[in-house]
Amino acid sequence: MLERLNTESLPRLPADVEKPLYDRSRLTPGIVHLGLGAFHRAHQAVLTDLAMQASGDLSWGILGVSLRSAATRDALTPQDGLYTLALRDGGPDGNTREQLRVVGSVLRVMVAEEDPNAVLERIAYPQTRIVSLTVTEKGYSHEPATGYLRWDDPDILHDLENPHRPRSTIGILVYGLALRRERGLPPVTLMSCDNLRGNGDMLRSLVLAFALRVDVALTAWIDTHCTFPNSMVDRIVPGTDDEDRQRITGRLGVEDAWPVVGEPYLNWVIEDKFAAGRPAWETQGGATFVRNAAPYERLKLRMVNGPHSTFAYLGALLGHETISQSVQTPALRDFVDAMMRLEIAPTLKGIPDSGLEEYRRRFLARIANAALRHPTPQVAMDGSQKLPQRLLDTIRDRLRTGDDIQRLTLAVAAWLHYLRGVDEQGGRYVIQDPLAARLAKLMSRADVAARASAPSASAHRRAMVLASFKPVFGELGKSPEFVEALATHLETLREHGVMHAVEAAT
Ligand code: CS2
Repeated sequence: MLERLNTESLPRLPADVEKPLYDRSRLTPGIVHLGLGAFHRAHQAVLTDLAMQASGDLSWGILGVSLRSAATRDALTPQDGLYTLALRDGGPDGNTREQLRVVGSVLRVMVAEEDPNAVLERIAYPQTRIVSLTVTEKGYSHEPATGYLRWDDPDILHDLENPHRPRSTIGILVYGLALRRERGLPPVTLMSCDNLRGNGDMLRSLVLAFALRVDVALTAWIDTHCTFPNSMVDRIVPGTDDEDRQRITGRLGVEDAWPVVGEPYLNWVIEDKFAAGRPAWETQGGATFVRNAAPYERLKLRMVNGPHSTFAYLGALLGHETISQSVQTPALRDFVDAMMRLEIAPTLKGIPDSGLEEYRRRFLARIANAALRHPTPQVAMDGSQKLPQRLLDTIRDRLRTGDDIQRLTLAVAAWLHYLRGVDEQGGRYVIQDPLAARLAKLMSRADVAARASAPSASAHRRAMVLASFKPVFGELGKSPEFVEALATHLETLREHGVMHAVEAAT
């Protein structure tokens, strides 16, 4: 059996593998991180590791929390929190390059579901100064269209009744902060790194809304003392598979059961408002600190995530397994390219055209990276939580100015068409979405309504029913222009398929 990657085997790694050069036995925890998935381990954890290495300030160790699954804890505990980040791309000669770094900033991993109280205790630990989050869009218990807390969410209802055993992200944060306040400890920064518009502002309003139901004085304390910087993170990090694990283990010479794989590109922009200090994340050109992250967020959600989701739905319908396969399909690429240039870029005011042009080109090159096997379903999942900030905001802006929304609406139609659960070759797949059951009902309601209408009205009827789904579309469903465009595209997708639809809309 191969030796495991851990404190003991660290000194024996090959010379071409970077590793922490500081004394890990002197690390102390300063950050509690909720949602220790690949995304976090490929950006914040790495930049924290590099910042500690460069500054010598070892007080920013990360205490990672997985909300439900024990897999990360079980894999990282025997590794003393160590894991490898592999950055992959195709080099100038077209051959895959892979650069490895073993990351040392994660001290320990806990599973909230097993022992929620231990997580609350950690938030209320005197040394904790930042509580950060990557819990994905669906981890906030909010309504996607409005950003408001969903009071009917079963986890939120549970947490209002069970202050000592919370299971929602918001419940865990509020009860953890309550404990801090009770103990007279200083405030902390709560930093969301998820792909949501105004992620910090939204987190703040969700936390305050829940806190208000718990204790008014606590709400005022959080409001006055804790900070919630908005942030934007951009790095493509597909889920790790067995092939990655084997390849990386082969290069390390010791077994890493839980590495992460990502692209070399990284852009992390954060508002510099930290209640109790922060690591020097700007080290080595890492993060950029700004006063207002909104323009960066808007740019990224619209010009990166919107097109990414579009490639995912159109590609999934064609039966493409990876995102790069979709990007390498000329008709899809031309369509998305036109959507970015003609419908998304004009909504991004204040950024020079040349900057947007460069940004678009770079994004298309990044996702064409075949060295990064990004499975289509990973991007396609949770569409109900992603579409509002990725595509629908842009559509709203364009409707307000009377501009064309044809291409953006085809992307939305592709999502709805994808929800039927079958691709153009007849291949079936499961819809992964927290609202999957409601969406399935919506789809059949739309079918029934379409069948009950006269043939000339059925496409319109279907689109009206689908667009009336408020949790995703909000008031947009009432726009005649949007419903009409949706009806046309859904009909084309049904009758003639993806290739015809994208060619007609490019
Ligand atoms: C992707 C993102 O999974 C998805 O929905 O669009 O994770 C994307 O890879 C990152 O946001 C890129 O920064």
